[in-house]
Amino acid sequence: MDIAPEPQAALADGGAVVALESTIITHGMPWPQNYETAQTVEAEIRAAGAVPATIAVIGGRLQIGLTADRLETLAQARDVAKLSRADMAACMATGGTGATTVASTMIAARLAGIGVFATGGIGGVHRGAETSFDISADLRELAQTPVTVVAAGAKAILDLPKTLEVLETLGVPVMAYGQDEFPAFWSRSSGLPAPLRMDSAADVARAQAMRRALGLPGGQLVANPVPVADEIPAAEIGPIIAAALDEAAAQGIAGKAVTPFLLARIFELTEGRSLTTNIALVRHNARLAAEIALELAALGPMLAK
Ligand code: PSU
Ligand code: MN
Repeated sequence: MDIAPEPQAALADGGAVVALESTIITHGMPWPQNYETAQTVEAEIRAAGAVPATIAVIGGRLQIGLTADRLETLAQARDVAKLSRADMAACMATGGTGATTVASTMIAARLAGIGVFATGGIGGVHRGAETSFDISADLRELAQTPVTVVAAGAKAILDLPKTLEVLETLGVPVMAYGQDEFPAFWSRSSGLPAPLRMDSAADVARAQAMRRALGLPGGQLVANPVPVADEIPAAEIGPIIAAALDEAAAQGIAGKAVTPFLLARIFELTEGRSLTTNIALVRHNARLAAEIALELAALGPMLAK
């Protein structure tokens, strides 16, 4: 594992660090917006007084923090592997390069001693999971790896009620931030009440510390609704998601390809509007994650990890 100088110094000093994933760059957004967004998100975190650490596997080494050059190379690369919990070790053992998902970024963050991670939306239970069994490894990771993940809910392409049920079964705290409803990625509203609600970064940090004190493994999901000005209301995005899902089914898209296919198709069907919203919500999540990182740092090194 290589920790870049900036996060290395911050971690040694008990400072605030926010982990960032790289699958959102390689599989979640098109070039060049993916690179611009990755840089803007890092800038948001710095402006809030914390240090960003974008995570990826490059040439067999786990990188905690990427230089602008490496970030750009990754953003432009085609056919980069999407590494989840199952793929990470094999990729590293064979000297490979790949982008980390929510699950593998959490694993890397924990190894580096980073307690909080910002992304767009986590993976979850796909619609039709009762026959496909497609349930993201992100859910089980939240149950076992002690990192607080800030996301705009689970991606609305998923079956949100089933995703919440599985998170409950796994004992993962799901906290809507500043509202009672569980947000739905591009939309603020899902029609589903969130299991928990938090209204301050300090409470989120204390809850993570309290889990540790209680000897509970795992992290927490902070579901931060997209800002009002940037949302696509559920009534508008709903039919577009349905059309993209029909196409995925007709083309037999399965496994790891499902999420990237749907995101790319929804981008086309909304003529780019879904991407504008996605960028806005990731930036918003990065700002909240930075606040949480500062609160975790204030709780002291024993509790921050
Ligand atoms: N959120 C986004 N865009 C993405 C993803 C999340 O806004 O591309 C990625 C994350 O890396 C997440 C992954 O972990 O999609 C989930 O993939 P799957 O459903 O195959 O587990
Ligand atoms: Mn899957």
